[in-house]
Amino acid sequence: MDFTTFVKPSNGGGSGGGDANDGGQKLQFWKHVEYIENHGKQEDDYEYCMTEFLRMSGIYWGTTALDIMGQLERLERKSIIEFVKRCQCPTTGGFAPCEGHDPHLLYTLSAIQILCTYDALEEIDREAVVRFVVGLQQPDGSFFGDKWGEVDTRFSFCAVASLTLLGRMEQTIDVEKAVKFVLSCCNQTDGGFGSKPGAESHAGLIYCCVGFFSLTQRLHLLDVDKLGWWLCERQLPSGGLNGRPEKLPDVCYSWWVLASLTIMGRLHWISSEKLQQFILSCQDAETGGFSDRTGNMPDIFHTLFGIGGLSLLGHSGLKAINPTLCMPQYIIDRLGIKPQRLPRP
Ligand code: GRG
Repeated sequence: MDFTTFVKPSNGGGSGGGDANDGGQKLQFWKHVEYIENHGKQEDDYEYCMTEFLRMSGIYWGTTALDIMGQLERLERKSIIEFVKRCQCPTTGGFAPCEGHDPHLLYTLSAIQILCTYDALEEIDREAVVRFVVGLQQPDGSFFGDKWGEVDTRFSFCAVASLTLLGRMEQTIDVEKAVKFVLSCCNQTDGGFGSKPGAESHAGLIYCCVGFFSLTQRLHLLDVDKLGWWLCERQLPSGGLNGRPEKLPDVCYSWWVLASLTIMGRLHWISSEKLQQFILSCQDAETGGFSDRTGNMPDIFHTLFGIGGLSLLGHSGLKAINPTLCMPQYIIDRLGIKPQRLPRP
């Protein structure tokens, strides 16, 4: 699907301005814009075909990154909204990653995020989405991702995030039970969270749980100092962050860890300067885009989380991003949503 339209850069202008220089390595602003813009045009590309099963999230990653860079108008709004609409399952109300696939909470959240970005929620059957999400809550408060019954704290986050963006979290699901389930996934030793009760703490899932408590206004339930300490221990000598002990750093943890620390008011517990250097070292200066680690192939997933991480660090030329919903803050303000955030102590 060609969901992009090429528009030439305007005299280094746009709200992003020219390429910004930071501590020796500069953000390859226009290269990244070009990379994201071209991403949706490579229908015959092997990687593009092999990632069909996550197309909806791919569009969310691209639109969000471009919006943070002030360049959203480079993508064709109409064809993106039409694509999203075609992916809503007429029977369940949930969204599939692309036509012909099954609906899932992961792609339902991405679809809602894209529609919020384009201020186009009224284009879909919102009540059907609410019914889909509500129907996946289990008696213990957890959520299935889809009809096949996998339970994971990622799905608890996707459920409350989707309903929050639709303005329908209260009076639809059992919030108390949902909170109880996510709390049961907390590991007392490190204050972190795994995918289900007793599962290993992992920064990606910690983001989902911290985000969940931010959306349900229950951050007081976290042991912020213990969890914050574990999260800041994720920073390695390279400046990059890993997702759990003894693992390699990865640009995506610049989002999962940093967003969690930001929500908890503890961003200053890591070295922003060293992390920024690590993120910038993961750019592909020739093709644009960010990879997981320095020198690897870039992809659209790591590109959003590289740009998102830089935005959280206050990099010049980027719009502010909301740490709970991973969307531009101006959209969250437009929707009148206020995810909870703790002040810096
Ligand atoms: C709105 C930004 C946004 C997200 C939606 C789907 C989701 C919510 C969050 C995903 C969180 C995440 C990345 C979970 C990770 C799950 C996991 C156990 C990954 C382990 O992967 P490995 O073993 O990685 O390949 P490491 O780095 O541990 O080696």
